[in-house]
Amino acid sequence: MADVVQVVGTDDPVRPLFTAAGELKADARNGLGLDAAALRDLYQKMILIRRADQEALNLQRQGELGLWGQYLGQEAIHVGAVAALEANDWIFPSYREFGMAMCRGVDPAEMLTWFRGLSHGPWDPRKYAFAPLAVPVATQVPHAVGFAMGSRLRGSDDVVLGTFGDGATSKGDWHEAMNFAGVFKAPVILLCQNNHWAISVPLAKQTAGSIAERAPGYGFPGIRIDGNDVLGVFAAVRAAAERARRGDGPYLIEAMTYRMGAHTSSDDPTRYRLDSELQTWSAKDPIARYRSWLQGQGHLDDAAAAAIDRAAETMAEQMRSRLRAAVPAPAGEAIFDRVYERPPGPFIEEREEFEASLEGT
Ligand SMILES: Cc1ncc(C[n+]2csc(CCOP(=O)(O)OP(=O)(O)O)c2C)c(N)n1
Repeated sequence: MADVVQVVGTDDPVRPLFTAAGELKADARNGLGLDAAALRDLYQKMILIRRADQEALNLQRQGELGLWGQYLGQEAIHVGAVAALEANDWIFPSYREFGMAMCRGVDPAEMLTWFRGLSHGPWDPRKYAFAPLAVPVATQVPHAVGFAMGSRLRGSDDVVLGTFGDGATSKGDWHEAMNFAGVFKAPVILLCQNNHWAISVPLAKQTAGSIAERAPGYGFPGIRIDGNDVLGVFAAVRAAAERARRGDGPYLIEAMTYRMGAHTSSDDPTRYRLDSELQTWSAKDPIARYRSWLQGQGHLDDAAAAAIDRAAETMAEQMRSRLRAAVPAPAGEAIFDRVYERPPGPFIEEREEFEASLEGT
């Protein structure tokens, strides 16, 4: 792992928590202020979101979902980042952040209605401070920065987390967002989930140098951390959020991880990557690592771990049965809903034309 980036003259509360290799220092780990129940809760959340991910893949393979994009291996980032934020801090996700959505309280069965073609937006973004999924790569990053600028203009102390993959940093939108974030000191945490692959394109074929090191060029700090350590992610996001909340502006966190599954259920990674790479990263599995740390600390015994596994099974069964019992597909004209607050004339005409075309069908 490359050295952590230093920005001379910029107050940086994140960097002192980490070694040069991006590992959370032992004293920082012990000083997080999380009691045994809170530490176990992070574990439970990782187990639940992994189980939901597996169940969604099973459902897709059984023809119950159109598509699924696994986040297998990235659970420490999903759980650690959400736990470090306040409930009012908005999150702007890409398409792979269902684990984060679950951590925000979104019902996994409802969430999957989107992948089943039953809904256009499976949750109310305002209720969860969780923006809709952004499938066009990197488009959520300017949204996150703009929303954070708006938060500042409103005089709110809410901060925003925008998250994206390594591939997204090759897009112009990302650079424009970084520039705006720096110039306007937006209270935003830019969280890169560097999972080493953008579909079949490896990191080395799309990014020369380090992503974290780009932040100083935009006038704010960046750090590369171990993204498979849930407490490291928690510590970095919390410190960056506190900094943004007190008005000191954006922070870029590059969390190193690995996409252990396929890009989506339509992809076959054995066509383009070596099994040995997967084996190397499997040994750094974020859940196994955290479980053994918790056990070593005496915070998780076998009975507690088994109870969490049972809770995950129950959740998966309910997710499956509730999804399959979900409402029928909405009417075709629902596609016109939620586009405009005040629809313009031509849009209304288009809707009417569409409705007329359905008559007698
Ligand atoms: C603008 C745009 N171009 C291309 C695509 C097709 N596409 C979907 S995901 C993806 C790769 C993104 O990789 P990364 O940002 O690293 O995120 P990851 O999928 O690894 O989480 C591409 C090229 C798209 N969705 N949007």
